[in-house]
Amino acid sequence: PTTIYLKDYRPPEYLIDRVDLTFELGEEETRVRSVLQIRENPAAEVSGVLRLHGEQLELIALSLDGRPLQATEYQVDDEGLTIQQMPAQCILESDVRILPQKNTALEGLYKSGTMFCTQCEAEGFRKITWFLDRPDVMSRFTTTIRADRIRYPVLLSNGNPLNEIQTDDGMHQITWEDPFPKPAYLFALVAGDLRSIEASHTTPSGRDVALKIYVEPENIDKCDHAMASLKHAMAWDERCYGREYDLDIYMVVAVNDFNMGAMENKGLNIFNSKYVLASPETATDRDFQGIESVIAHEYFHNWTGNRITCRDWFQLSLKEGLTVFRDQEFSADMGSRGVKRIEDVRLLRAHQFAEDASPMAHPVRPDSYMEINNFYTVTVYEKGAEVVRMQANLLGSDLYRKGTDLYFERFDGQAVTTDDFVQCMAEVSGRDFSQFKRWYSQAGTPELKISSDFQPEQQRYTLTVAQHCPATPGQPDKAAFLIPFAVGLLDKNGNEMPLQLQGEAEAITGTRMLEVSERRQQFTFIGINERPVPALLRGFSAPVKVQYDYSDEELMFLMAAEPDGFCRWDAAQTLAQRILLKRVATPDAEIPAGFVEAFRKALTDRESDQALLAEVLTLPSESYLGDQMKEVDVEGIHRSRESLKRHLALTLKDELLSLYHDNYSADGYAPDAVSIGRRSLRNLALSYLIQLDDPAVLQLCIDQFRAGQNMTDVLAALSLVADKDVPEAEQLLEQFYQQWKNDPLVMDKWFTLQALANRPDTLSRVENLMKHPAFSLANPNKVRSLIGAFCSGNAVGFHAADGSGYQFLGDRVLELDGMNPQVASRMVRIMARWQRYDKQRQQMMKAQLERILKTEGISRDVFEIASKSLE
Ligand code: B3K
Ligand code: ZN
Repeated sequence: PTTIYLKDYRPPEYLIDRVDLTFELGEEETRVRSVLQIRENPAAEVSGVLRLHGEQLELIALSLDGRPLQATEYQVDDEGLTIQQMPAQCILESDVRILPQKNTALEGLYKSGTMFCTQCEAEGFRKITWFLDRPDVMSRFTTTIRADRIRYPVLLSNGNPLNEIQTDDGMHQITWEDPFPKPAYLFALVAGDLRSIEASHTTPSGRDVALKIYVEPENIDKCDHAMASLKHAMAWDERCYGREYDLDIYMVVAVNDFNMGAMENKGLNIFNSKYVLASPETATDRDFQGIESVIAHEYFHNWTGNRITCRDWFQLSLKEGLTVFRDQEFSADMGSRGVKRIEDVRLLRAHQFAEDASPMAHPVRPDSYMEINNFYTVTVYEKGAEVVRMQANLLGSDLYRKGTDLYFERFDGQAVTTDDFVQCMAEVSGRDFSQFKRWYSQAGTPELKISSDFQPEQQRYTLTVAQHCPATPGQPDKAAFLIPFAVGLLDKNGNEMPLQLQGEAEAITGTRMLEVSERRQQFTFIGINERPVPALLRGFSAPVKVQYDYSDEELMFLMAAEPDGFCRWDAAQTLAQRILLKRVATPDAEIPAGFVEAFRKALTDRESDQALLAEVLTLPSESYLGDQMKEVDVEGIHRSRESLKRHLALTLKDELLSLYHDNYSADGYAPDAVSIGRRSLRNLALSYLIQLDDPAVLQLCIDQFRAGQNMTDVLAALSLVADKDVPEAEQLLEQFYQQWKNDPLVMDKWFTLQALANRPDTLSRVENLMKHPAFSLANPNKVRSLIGAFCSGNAVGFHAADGSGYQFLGDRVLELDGMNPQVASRMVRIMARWQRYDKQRQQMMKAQLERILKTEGISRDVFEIASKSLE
């Protein structure tokens, strides 16, 4: 496979102003007729040769300005169509045959169950018809869909519907027109026997928008939460960014077979049903939150992505990083801000920091790729969001809003770059962002080493900050980053000290945003009359690692007194991590009494945000702990974490039990922040108590399961029981299965639960479950919930010393790759971090990667990941 470089970007030689598509959807084949209005791009040097993308298309007819083209006038190959003698402008018509029923890659036009749907981002449109399938070619689309009236009563595409025609042959056809120019990756089509719920929204300028959510008939009563989320998102974007919706209709369609979460096609979002369907009986609190944030994310793309899109795919973070930042802030406003920030940091540290430290590390704006689908990563999305957040941190909210206003005004209707976005921030603030832009071009997680010096005689306190960024593939040395570094200083009573830097006229109280720009830099605060405890990186103001030698006592102090929720949580994590890692090496190393006391204090605190407490009381994950070790000790980490949990449960049994009982609520289910907080705290208490191997606790779980109040509580209880070697484990799993076997999303949970079970026979159970009638390798949700969950969520099982987990994954990758390369490539990524393990495990993982690479005909997707992992 060839590598594509950012430095090779050239503007398109031709533009396509209008596209007229006609689909005839059939049971054997689908015909696509396209009429393209093409002209030379005045801004490019034109060669006279037109090269259109197209894959897996069977040519039926091709004509230029009404004249059928002779076989000598064009060439077709595996990747496209070339026309040698292009006029300066013309109408190109084509007719192709495609086979959506055979499309298992779920890219282009395909069938999910009985419905037709599309996924075109990044380069799926070329599997529908010949086109300039690149985001800087924006066209006006008209789409006519013809299909059987009974099988496909609902026919949808982008924009507004024009007319419906019924024909005597049992068919009907509808034409949709999208007035906004868009790149082909935003094209969508849906056809099926669907039901919808409808609502409406009036924008500030008085436009009435019809909101519709389409689902399969049996799911019609599970759409209300998605609809409520959509309305909230629309109002939020109007209020916070001054953006309103621009078409008469906004549609969301839920499909069962989908490679990712959802897709922001103009006016016609297509969603993985996981991010639409919810009822208290079938969806957990996490699911409700996920729906709210993904519905919002796709809606926000209408401006950040669709109206203003990317010039090329290297700029992917222009839309994804910005849109993730927007959805994070939306969720923070809808629920608990502090908790949302902690969840986002947890995800970033667990996955993005890990990616940045792996052979797959790449900048937020990558400079090369083989397969663009491999670059929809936590770096482009989540680190990209942090990079936008840092700009907001540096500017403050008013200037940041001015910056986005300018961005929307200047670039509406265009395909632009991350530099264009930053330029707006620079202009409104009058600041120079050239150093800042290294965040887009340099990969790796910067590390800040901090030391402090208190000089009582001078009443000075100096923080020395040294930054360093480890080498990443192709980038051995890094230039210094500009890092917004939020700090506060606490006195011994836990009060904020006034902060006045040397040379400044006055002090401020609260958080100070320091700007770290050099490799080593000192910040001296004056008027400091006692040794403070520093609160560092408040709100996680930059995606960096901070190293500072806190004493255990200082960490406990921060856990109790620090006003910033993130820092309070982080202090608890740091202290727990210290204890856990020490006990990996020395299993009977002492657990400081102060730590247990700090836990007790938090457990009995009924004042604070319960959801935040649940975060504080959650120990760092096994995989995160592994990341902190030179060589991951899978078994040791697991043992250490379990034994600390048991110790806490033994010592704090009474507190945990009263926490459990005090947070019971007999009220109906509501997914609001307060109720979610109570449920998560309560279920967390149960997860500690289960460590006691106490029959009474097991009974609590069983009772909670049987009470069946909502899926959050049922699943929490079931997952604790399923881990145990007790007869009830099988009974409850079977009961759950019988109750939910017809609900695919609940079955996903059932698979995951068993894949994560901490039992010696988990792998063979997973292998058996693959033969279960409810499982299908063709459905990405099933693959992720069984195979993905086992390989990336069950460290002890997957990293079994005999290599059986690796062999299993290698087999699955090869099996999947023939059907769905995108899903296969996500799976093979799990092995990219082989260097982190001991020599034997390294050898065995490498052997699987090599075996995959040696296999004839593997996809570009899998090749890129496997080969880069071994470099
Ligand atoms: N833009 C899509 C992701 C497309 C992934 C293509 N492999 C969803 C989103 O980020 O909103
Ligand atoms: Zn997105």
